[in-house]
Amino acid sequence: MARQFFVGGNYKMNGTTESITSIIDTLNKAELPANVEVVIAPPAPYLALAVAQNKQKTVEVSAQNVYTKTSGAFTGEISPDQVKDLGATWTLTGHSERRTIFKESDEFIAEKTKFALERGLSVIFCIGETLEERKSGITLEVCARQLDALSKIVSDWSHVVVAYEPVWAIGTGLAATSDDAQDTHKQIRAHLAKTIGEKQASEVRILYGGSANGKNAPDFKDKADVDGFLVGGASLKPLEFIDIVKSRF
Ligand code: G2H
Repeated sequence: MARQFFVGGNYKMNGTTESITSIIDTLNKAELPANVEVVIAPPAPYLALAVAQNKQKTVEVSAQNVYTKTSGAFTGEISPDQVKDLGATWTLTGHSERRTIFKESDEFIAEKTKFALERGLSVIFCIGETLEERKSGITLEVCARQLDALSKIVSDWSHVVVAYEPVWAIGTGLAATSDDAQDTHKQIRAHLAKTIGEKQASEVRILYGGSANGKNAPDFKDKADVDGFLVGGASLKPLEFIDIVKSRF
């Protein structure tokens, strides 16, 4: 079965009522391909706004992070149930900014991913190596370690999309080349075949993230294991984001 092309937009801690309304308005007016799954992840305070304003059937709304409990004394956290209550259907987990700035461990990220899935959200599970790790030649080892934390506790990956985001490419303008991305994605899929089984590994979508933009997205067009993008900076420029959504066709 062919994997459906997927484009995620991670707004990070950017945007206002005005700017997010304007981005969604531009997406609403676009003729988006019917066979591309699009997920936008505004900051948590704007989830309800994004859900209410989105008129595109192929666009869904995602949180950027969730906690491992439904409710309680966890100041500053948001639960998957609250995300669902607002009408959003996805969450990111394990973004490298969570891993590096907020010191989230592989195990904690796996736990929150498991919990989000149990509560009915789909998850964009982010992995990727730092520049030092790449230079040391341990890219796959790092990705495998991050993936294994999840495969140890989650066996059904049908609602998981993996985003491979090399940390050195994030927000730097230095995207991985499409050949490098394909090479790593292929190794990630081969690793997953060993841990979650051939069938699931062949079905799971693996996105590339890290300075993906309207210009470089078409380079990845014929890369067999690149099933889409997780876009940061360029997702705040809706016309460019639409170009990425259309880049496969
Ligand atoms: C990676 C990516 C989106 P950017 O963080 O998740 O951001 O496209 O700005 O590198």
